[in-house]
Amino acid sequence: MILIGENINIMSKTIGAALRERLPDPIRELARAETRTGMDYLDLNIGPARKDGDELMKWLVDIVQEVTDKKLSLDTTNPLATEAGLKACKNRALINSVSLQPERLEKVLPMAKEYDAEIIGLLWGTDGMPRDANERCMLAVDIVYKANEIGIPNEDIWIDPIVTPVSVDINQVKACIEFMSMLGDIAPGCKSVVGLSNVSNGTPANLRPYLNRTYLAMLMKYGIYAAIVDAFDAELIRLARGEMPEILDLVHRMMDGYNPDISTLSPKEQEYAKSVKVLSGDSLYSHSWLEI
Ligand code: THG
Repeated sequence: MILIGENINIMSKTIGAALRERLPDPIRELARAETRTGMDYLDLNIGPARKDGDELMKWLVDIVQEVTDKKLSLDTTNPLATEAGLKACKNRALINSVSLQPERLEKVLPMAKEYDAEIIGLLWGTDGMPRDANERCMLAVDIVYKANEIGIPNEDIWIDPIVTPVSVDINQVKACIEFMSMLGDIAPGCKSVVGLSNVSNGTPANLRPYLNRTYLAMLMKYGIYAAIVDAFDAELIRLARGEMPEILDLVHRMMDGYNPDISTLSPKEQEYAKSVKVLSGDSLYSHSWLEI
């Protein structure tokens, strides 16, 4: 699986300040650290970046490339910033992201072609968030068609179903899993990607990794290709790299209906089993789901 480090992002307190004040050191240090934990790509999230977004993205790409050879994912909704990043990238870039809003499609799709970049097709339509797996399929077909039309082949398109926090809407959490099981049929050759940590947004920070890991294990049942993840969750990385086959097997059997007697499981298995129940909607989410 391809892992994209999420940690260089403007929402983070220290990195947000470093980006605004153009302080290279904290960002270089983080880029080095994400490289050491084995990330395949680094996501560079500068948010909407309405003011000076192009100058900021170029600055960021340049300083990150001073310390790492990793591929970069350009995460901004400002098309000018995307283009500045594309010009600065030494490796083939990943554009994060292209949604189905006409003005974004018209500006960003041609850039992908011109700069030979890969794209994340974000399933966000003109009516906003899709409501279920079927609406996601319609949006996916639409974005693939429009990308193909200007000469971007399926293997360069990574589809992102948009993960929603489990504390907000469990049906959307389930819909993303269901969508993953359908993607291969509706868009053959396309890749899949999620912003994994979204699932645990709003959950106490010390508990977030349990949800993130278990959701990744569930997505792996349908061969998820890539995930934007916390580069410093060592267990998550081991799971993604196939080093926890027994846990994966337990999670996948539970998704097929197996209902283990929780008390007979090891403490580690219990973390995953309880989290599967929450993420598949069998038990209601509360901040104390691991203690029940
Ligand atoms: N899809 C795509 N791109 C995305 C997302 C997605 N980019 C942004 C986001 N979602 C994925 N990246 C993050 C980055 C940080 C966090 C969550 C998702 C996060 N950070 C902690 C917080 O905000 O509390 C810690 C911040 C810190 O570092 O201090 O939760 O879905 N295509």
